[in-house]
Amino acid sequence: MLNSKEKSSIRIIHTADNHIGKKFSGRYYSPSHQERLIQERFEALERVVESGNERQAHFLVVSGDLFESLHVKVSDINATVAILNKFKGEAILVLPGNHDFYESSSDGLWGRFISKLSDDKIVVLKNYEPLECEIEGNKVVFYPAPCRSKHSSTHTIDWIIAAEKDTDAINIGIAHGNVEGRGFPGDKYFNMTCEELASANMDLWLLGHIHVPYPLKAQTANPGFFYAATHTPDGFDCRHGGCSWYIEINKEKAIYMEQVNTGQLRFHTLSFTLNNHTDIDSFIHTMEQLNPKGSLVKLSLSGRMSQDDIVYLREVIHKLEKEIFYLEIDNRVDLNIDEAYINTYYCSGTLPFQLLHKLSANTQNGLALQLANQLIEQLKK
Ligand SMILES: [Mn+2]
Repeated sequence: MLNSKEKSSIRIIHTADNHIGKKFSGRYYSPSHQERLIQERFEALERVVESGNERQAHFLVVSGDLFESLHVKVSDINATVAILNKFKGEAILVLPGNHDFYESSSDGLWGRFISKLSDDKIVVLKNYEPLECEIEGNKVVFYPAPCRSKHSSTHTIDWIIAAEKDTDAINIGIAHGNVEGRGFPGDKYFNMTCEELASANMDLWLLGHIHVPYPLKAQTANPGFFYAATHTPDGFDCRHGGCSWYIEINKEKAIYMEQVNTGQLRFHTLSFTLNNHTDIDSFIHTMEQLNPKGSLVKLSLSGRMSQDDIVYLREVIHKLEKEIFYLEIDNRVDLNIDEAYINTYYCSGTLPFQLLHKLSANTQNGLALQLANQLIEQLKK
């Protein structure tokens, strides 16, 4: 293992799948929710750049899908270039992924992006050719495998596998797509196998496409390839807080890695069974652990409670709705119809009173009691 900040090491901040320009128009997001989700992708990109600057990284590598699509607003392209320009290292290397694949028209995404660049510090890795640099006395060679379409049943790393390599140089492959066994099933996402990646003899593989980091946590050994993961969560299927990799590699090919948290929003899918006051209190306790202003929560509630507890729960939910940034609730908590309830709400001796009492005598009749009570309530109206 390499000690962090060894003098002669190459320092890289690695991100991918930033999906700038994603609109978040699904679900029940209000315009203000959408705005915050959109804005967070820019702010998190700034955090990636800052993390690289703090660690004096030489390179910022974006392994594809910096943009959501080829049809991103010009103002979003400009804002992205402005953020990347804040990187203080040697170069920013941007690989076109499958969402933002490379096509050469001057008024397309990449034509517009390139027209905004004031110097050659930001490089769009659009060609299948090596890029050589000299850093701290080390020769570093990047081997990019850009996407030229949204889908492909074949990957684009063959040229890297076949290329002649200088084994004295630090060789770094950059690609976007599935590694078989890790990502989405199917064969349309530039699938690569671990064997193919290994056969290219790269010292580092910096990949994008899968929104989950690989390895999951920092380790001492070279994992064979890295997935940066998305830099900030983008939906309820995202279980991490958004991250990037900071990686150092030296002449001897020893590596040091650090997982950097770059997101500030978290998506949570939670479910609770609530049957009494104590259950509600422990539900409140769990909810209090979340950062309310940075949380998007999908909540499922079930159980059966007394009238008083239902009123209490209603107050609790009302408070949560005010505090939590985004809250979606599926509330299936039913009223518990027990003897106390029947005695309070029905006159003794009436037919409904007798019916409900008979049903409540047997605990197996919970559902029948609910239905009977609902029917009686409806008949009252
Ligand atoms: Mn992708």
